[in-house]
Amino acid sequence: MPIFASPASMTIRLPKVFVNFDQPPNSEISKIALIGSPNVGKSTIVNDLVKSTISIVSVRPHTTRERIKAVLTQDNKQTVFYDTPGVVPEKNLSRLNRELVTASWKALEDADHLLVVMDCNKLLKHSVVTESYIFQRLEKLEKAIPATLVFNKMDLVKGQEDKIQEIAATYNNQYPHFVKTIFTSAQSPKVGIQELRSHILSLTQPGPWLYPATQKTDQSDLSRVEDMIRSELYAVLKLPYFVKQVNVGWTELEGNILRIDQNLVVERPGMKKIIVGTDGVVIRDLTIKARQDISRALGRRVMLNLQVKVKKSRKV
Ligand SMILES: Nc1nc2c(ncn2[C@@H]2O[C@H](COP(=O)(O)OP(=O)(O)OP(=O)(O)O)[C@@H](O)[C@H]2O)c(=O)[nH]1
Ligand SMILES: [Mg+2]
Repeated sequence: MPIFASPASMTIRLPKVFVNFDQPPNSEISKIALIGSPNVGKSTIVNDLVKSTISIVSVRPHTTRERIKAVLTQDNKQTVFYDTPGVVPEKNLSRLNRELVTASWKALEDADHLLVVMDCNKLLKHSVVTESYIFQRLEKLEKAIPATLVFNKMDLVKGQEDKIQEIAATYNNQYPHFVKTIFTSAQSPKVGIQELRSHILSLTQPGPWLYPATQKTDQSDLSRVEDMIRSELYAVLKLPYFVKQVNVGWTELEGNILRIDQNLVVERPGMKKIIVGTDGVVIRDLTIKARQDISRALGRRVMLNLQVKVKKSRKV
């Protein structure tokens, strides 16, 4: 690490705030929260809708750890999406996940429309306990929120579309505030995303925009960087290990290059071995991929230095 490196400042750490930016004439706005079980494709859909990787995606449940705002702006219309951690029934929650899920239900309080996202494959093959629980919670909302039902992962249920239509009819009866049902495949080749985007843009109401037209998220730069590193880590670590990310350097170098130094603190030496790999091959590959993601997202040249450290055990 260069001697002059210092950790990211508050402006890099805190969510971005926008005031006094240009509003278009006849501006329209809507705030939409996504809600659904873990792993159904909420973040993939949000990224597709805003055409940018704002919220990280992985095969692992509970990839989204906090409420993430993503912004879609077209002509005079702006939609702010709240992507949320996947919800699970309360009795199945660990303490950590309880906090995540609380954030999801809280996002609903700020929303004027909901996207209730379902994984079609899961609906046909697995238990729908979580989906039933979601409907119970929706029915109990103090003020009903209009919603759109999104059946995602249609690519995995080819030939069984009739069964999905039947489930859609049942769910529409259960929550009478659905204004539309849309069937999507958020992975290439994408299906239904354009229809979903047009529908969403039809939901805006007159009101001031919350973000300038060019802004796609309010996330801080540091939070986006850490998410992108975490996303690459998830691809390497098959098990839900806890890795603490500590930013130790955020340094502007000559030539408009940003140098980021980050420690990945793990609980046990065995975990370090997995992340570093033989002769450092895993961490090298992970660093290259994360640097490319970060460089694309921040639109600038980036140097990334990742150090894997084992948490010091407390002496008794
Ligand atoms: N086959 C298929 N896979 C999909 C589709 N949409 C998303 N996926 C995959 O499903 C997995 C989960 O996607 P995410 O977008 O992270 O799901 P999520 O609902 O945000 O998950 P959490 O944040 O953990 O609640 C990833 O591996 C995606 O690539 C789809 O339409 N078809
Ligand atoms: Mg997610």
